[in-house]
Amino acid sequence: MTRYSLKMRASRREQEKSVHISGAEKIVEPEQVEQVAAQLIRRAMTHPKGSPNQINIKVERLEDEQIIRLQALPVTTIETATAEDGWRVVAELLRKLGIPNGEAILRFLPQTYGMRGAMLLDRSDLERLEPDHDRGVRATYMDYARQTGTSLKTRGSNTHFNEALVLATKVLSHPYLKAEICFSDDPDYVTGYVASKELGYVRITTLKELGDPNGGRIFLYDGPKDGVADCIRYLQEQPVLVERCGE
Ligand code: WAQ
Ligand code: MG
Repeated sequence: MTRYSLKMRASRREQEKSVHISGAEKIVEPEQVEQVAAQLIRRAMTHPKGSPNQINIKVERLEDEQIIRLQALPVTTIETATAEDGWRVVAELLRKLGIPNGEAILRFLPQTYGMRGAMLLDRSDLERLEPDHDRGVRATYMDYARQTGTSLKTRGSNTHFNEALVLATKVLSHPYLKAEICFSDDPDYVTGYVASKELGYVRITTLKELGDPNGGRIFLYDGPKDGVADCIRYLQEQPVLVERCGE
């Protein structure tokens, strides 16, 4: 069946610079395009990061044979009381994955604040591999596989979590991506995660203080340097539909 990709991106001009406010990705059936476009516009217009002065909506047709299907990563949650505890847990999880230099990796996070995409970091020599350091690499063309005809609203209501699980499932499906570290740049959302093939999607309930506008993402690359271009192409171009267990 033919599907359509919808992408939304909202930004604001501040002192001659374009500041990212919000972005989202959907893949839907033809009959849903109009309704979903309206939902994405509403989301951009009511975002806690403020009012945009530019909203882009891009709608593209995808052919079914292009799309690959993946099973969502399994999800677990670790409760943390403070951001400090949260980051200790992150470093601990990285150690479990055989990444001993977690603290050094986490020191890169401030460089990701305000980026539209993620940092792609070589986990061995800590080289940044994104062609454009200001923008980063954006994972795109991904969504849940909805059953034909089901309402778009039936899914659980935590949009941050739902969308992050789709993104992480796509990212970690690439053989050279070892782990992802993420926390939201939304001031009212303090839960983040570490995802990997081995540990699944591990939510960490507190990674910042309420009201903090910083957030970012790092994709940890674990492969040959001559595999980077294909990996970025996969993240940015391969359409993916994600199925949740039991669906
Ligand atoms: N590809 C790569 N990086 C992205 C993308 C993307 N499609 N979308 C956002 N980012 C980067 C960008 O630098 C943002 O500033 C940063 O990630 C945070 O994005 O289980 O909401 O959309 O409850 O604010 C985690 C959910 C939510 C945890 C994360 O991220 C849970 C979130 P946000
Ligand atoms: Mg955000």
